[in-house]
Amino acid sequence: MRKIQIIVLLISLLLIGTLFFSGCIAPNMVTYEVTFDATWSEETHPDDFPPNPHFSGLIGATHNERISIWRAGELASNGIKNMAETGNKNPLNMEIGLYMLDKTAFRIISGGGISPSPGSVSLQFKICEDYPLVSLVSMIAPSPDWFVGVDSLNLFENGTFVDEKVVALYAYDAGTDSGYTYTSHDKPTVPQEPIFKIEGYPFLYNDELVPLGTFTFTKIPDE
Ligand SMILES: [Ca+2]
Repeated sequence: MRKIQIIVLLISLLLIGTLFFSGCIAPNMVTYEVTFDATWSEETHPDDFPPNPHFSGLIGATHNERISIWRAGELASNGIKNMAETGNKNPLNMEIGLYMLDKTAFRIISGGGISPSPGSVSLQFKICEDYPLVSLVSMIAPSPDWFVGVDSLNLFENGTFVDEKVVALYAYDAGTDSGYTYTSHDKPTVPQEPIFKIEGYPFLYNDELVPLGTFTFTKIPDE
């Protein structure tokens, strides 16, 4: 019990340290709202469209260029693997917590999902110049290991935070489960493959790759 108390105290001190020494102070912080508009439906993606189409709860972080939470061409972390396969935010939230302690991430971003798709969900988060990048993901569900998201999207351009940025969302494969259809049984990919953008079935319509929705980032004016 005593050991646990000491560990909790140490973690608390580290977190407090992160708040004070992140390089971000309140007057420099900017608030953004991100809206996830999911358009993914049987109409947009008719190939084997699954029952109960939904997206898992949004999770990500504001961070600096020293890290990537996920990146096409690189292996998925355990956190990205679990998010993409099950929609669970754990252990991605722990990985982001470690980045916060390491001062490479500023804040965790965590919010609701969309059920069913199509639909939309919004949440707000803080960002600042020392951590101008945002990474944010959500599992395409049901699916083997497919997700949508942004990797290190820069909201600070030409010396200022942008008023609005809209990003079309395409499907990525985490490279950890080899299922071919939305509802394939689990089939672990061994060895694990790098994350890649899915540029074919089942995300084509008339041979065109169709986005599953958008993230719209809107700067909230200071009060
Ligand atoms: Ca896969």
